[in-house]
Amino acid sequence: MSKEISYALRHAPWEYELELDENGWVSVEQLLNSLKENSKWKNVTVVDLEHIIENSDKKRHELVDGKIRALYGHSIPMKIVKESAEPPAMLFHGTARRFLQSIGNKGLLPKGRQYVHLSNDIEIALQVGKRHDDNPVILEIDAKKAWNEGIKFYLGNDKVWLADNIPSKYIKVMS
Ligand code: HQG
Repeated sequence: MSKEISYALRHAPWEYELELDENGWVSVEQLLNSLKENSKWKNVTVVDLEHIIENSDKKRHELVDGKIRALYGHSIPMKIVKESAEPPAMLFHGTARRFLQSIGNKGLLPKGRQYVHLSNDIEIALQVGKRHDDNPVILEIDAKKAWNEGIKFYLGNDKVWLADNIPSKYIKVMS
């Protein structure tokens, strides 16, 4: 169900008759009603959603005051407004070796998503990279310099940071 909620809130809210507000929130009641149309989830309650969020391996969703949103990962056409914040000095991004040349030329781009996804944690970057390559490469982002020179960063969750793009001059290949 966590995957289905991510799909609904990140990629295809219209398939669930949901309309996200500018920060990505929707009413929990509307999401539950929509999920219940699938016989698999016909008895789902808000307690189930809270349980899924609390027990997930990553903090992907947030449920507050009767509303729920995905914290990152969006690909819908309407750009979700994220809160801008000063990043930690260093951030990491795990990716496939086959993308290195293009990243060297164009920097990190959001590709299919709305934002570039970065992490303050190398282990997380490694896991993200393994989705694309059995032997991924870790990129080190000089976030302090980028921030000082006007690149904006945004909060995802406590470990995921977002950016519109990262020019290659701030990127170093670690491994
Ligand atoms: C690459 C998951 C060529 C980029 C993860 C990445 C994350 C370029 C791929 C979150 C490029 C996009 C996002 C360029 C970037 N040329 N390739 N110029 N710029 N790329 O899946 O960051 O588990 O859209 O390096 O854990 O891998 O679902 O992004 O390899 O936090 O919660 O283009 O999704 O979260 O791939 O992953 P993705 P991502 P969940």
